[in-house]
Amino acid sequence: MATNRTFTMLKPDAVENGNIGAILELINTSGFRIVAMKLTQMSRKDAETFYAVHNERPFFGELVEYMTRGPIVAAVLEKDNAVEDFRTLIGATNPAEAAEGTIRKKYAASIGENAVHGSDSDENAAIEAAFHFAGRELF
Ligand code: FUP
Repeated sequence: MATNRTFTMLKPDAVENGNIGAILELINTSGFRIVAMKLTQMSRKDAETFYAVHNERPFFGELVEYMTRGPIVAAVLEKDNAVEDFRTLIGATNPAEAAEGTIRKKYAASIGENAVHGSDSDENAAIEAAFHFAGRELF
C-alpha cells in the first residue's frame, strides 16, 4: 500500500547558493506538509551509508565528497502520493533533462550537483527518514 510520506534533502549546493527558502516555498505551494526538518551535515560514513546502493558506481567518490562538503536540509514531507508527486516536482536527475518548473530545472547545476534529493519508493522513504530522524522528531 502506498504511504503518504517522502524524504528529501536540500543538498550542499542548494544551501550554499541561498536557495533553501525558495525551494521550501515551492514544496509548500505544491501541497506538501513538512513533518520533520533540520539543518545538518553528513559525515563521510553517513554519506557512504545513505548512498550505499551506488558504491560500485564511478561517481561514488565525488558524490560522497559533494554530500559532505557543507550543511544540508533534511526533511520528511507528507501529501497524498508523496513519493511520486515529489519526484515529479524535483524533475529528472540530470537538470538538463528536467522539465520546466521543476526544482532541478530551476536550481540544479549538473547531474552531480543537483540541488535536491527525493526518495524513489515508499520503502526507501521510510528507511531514509529513519536514517535522519527519531520517531519523536516527526510531527
Ligand atoms: P535521484 O534518485 O534522481 O537522486 O538519482 P540517483 O539515485 O540515480 O542518483 C543519486 C545521486 O547520485 C544523484 F543525485 C547524483 C549522483 N549521480 C551522479 O553524480 N552521476 C550519475 O550519473 C548519477 C547519479
